[in-house]
Amino acid sequence: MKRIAIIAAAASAGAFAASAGEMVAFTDIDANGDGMVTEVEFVTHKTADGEYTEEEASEKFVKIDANADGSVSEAELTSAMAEWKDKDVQADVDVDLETDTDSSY
Ligand SMILES: [Ca+2]
Ligand SMILES: [Ca+2]
Repeated sequence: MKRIAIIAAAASAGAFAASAGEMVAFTDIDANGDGMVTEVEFVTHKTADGEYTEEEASEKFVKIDANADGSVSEAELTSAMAEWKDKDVQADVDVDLETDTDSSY
């Protein structure tokens, strides 16, 4: 049920990403360019500009790492960002609207 919404959001976010300059590029976080973002890489990136503390960044990393293998793939990052983005949009509209149903949006 919920997975369908996430995939749909990820798809639309992917189309949107090309023109969204503020979107974080996976390759920017993947410091050593091995195609996977480790917790160290993620925390380093997120704390670099002082936006997050190490603790907050670590918590975020755990949430993004959907399969809990200790590293974040580009797909995991993309779907996590799409999910957050979706939540932000819904919060702006009206949280009381049926956010938990899977009926067509
Ligand atoms: Ca890496
Ligand atoms: Ca993972």
